Amino acid sequence: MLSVAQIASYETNGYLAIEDVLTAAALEELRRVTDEFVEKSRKVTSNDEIFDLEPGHSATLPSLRRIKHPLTRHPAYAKYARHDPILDLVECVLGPDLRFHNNKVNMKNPSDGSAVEWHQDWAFYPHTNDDLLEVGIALDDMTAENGALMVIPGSHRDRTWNHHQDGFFVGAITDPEFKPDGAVPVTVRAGGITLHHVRMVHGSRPNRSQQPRRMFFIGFCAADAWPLVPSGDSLEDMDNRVVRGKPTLEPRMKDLPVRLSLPRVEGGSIYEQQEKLRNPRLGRNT
Ligand SMILES: O=C(O)CCC(=O)C(=O)O
Repeated sequence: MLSVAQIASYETNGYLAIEDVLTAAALEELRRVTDEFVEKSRKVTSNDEIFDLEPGHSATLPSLRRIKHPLTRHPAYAKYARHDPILDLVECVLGPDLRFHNNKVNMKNPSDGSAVEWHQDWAFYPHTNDDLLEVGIALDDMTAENGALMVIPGSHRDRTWNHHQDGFFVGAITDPEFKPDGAVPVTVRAGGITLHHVRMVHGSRPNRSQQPRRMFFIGFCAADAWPLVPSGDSLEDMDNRVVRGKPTLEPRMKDLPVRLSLPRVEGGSIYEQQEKLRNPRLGRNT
């Protein structure tokens, strides 16, 4: 359970770090399975439906920035969509009826690791209400040095920034007036989790340290939050992803700033979309 103070902090700031959620054995299993995927990636030479490769990836020095949809790739990941110690925490802020949606393992290897430019998840997948958040399960200590997630506290209550360039959605904030004032790193030890609100402005720098930074992210939402940009999922798919409480055909509507993530380049991950950005703030030249 989250304390009253933690819930108040989440509501005010839009994020939380919670230590010691996974057991040592659970953490060890997730790390082992993740290492197995890195081993498998030696045979892969370009991004595919499972692997997103760092630019320097090779068979001899495999380097992944993402395992896509890990929940469908291995049972060791799948169980975390229904892991009671995590759902108990998520329920404290999203309520009793919960559905999971996107998921990924984002990795930043020592002295490597692509930046993730400033963005709001809400710009990718606006819903009928904003009771959505991302759980980040820390497979390594996440520190300011190894490319921690950075957030702008309180930005989840502010506007929806423009994520378009030349008329196309590029997955990163493009407004020239955007300034990441007040940004803070979210730090957490391996085995802890982070929560961040769907409208939170966030990003991360490359990893300049010698320590890996691997985060397993799972998105959860209130079951009455329905996507405004069609995902292509059937009703059965949606209902099968309700992990607590019950599904509903009655979306809860909230008056919120929305800009649709259209038109968008099909199939590209956030890294590929952001590569099109003319003025990156966290990667490439920084
Ligand atoms: O891995 C990170 O640091 C940021 C993750 C993120 O915001 C994303 O993948 O959308």
